[in-house]
Amino acid sequence: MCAGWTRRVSRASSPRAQRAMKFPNVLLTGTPGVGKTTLGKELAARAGLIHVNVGDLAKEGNLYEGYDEEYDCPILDEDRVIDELEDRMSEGGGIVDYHGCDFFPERCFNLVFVLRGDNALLYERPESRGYKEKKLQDNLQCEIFQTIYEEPAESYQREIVHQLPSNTPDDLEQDLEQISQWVQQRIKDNN
Ligand code: DAT
Repeated sequence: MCAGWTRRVSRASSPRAQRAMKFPNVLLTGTPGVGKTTLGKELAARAGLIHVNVGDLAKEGNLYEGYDEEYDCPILDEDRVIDELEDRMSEGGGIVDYHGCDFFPERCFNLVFVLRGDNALLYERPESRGYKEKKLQDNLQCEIFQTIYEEPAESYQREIVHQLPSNTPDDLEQDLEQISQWVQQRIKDNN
């Protein structure tokens, strides 16, 4: 299905057609370990789009402004992250993955997907990354109490925020299909 995006883009030869076909910028969010990077990379590879993992972006550019001892992780310099993202996504077609979303200005994204996973799976997946127990527990609390969905629902227009299951490889395939459909719809709506 996503291959269809690529075909349609390559047919859009004139600058006018290219503008009309402009891809939306997409945010993939959800609890760490839920599958954002896996989905983002696959989506980008199939559709020839740009995938940006905010954690990697910050690491590469040293976009930090301190260290959080309690959670044992660096603190993002949010303004510099946004500047960097906006540079990369000005043409559309950016797929950004990050576990939070409240600091992104609403203008950054045209579609937001919140990936949801079963608690047991979420506990197992990031555990292997050596997360501290407190971080694991806090992540799960966010999932259990729906914070992970409420934050994007409050930060963006409801109609652009969608939840997708992310437990199994079949879910991954279906999510790719679903996102492709939303993207196509969005492109049509904008024409
Ligand atoms: P995130 O980017 O949300 O932190 P990830 O993409 O790095 O998560 O995935 C964490 C682990 O889970 C990784 O080993 C791949 C696996 N995984 C991701 N999506 C999956 C899915 N739909 N089904 C089964 N395993 C999945």
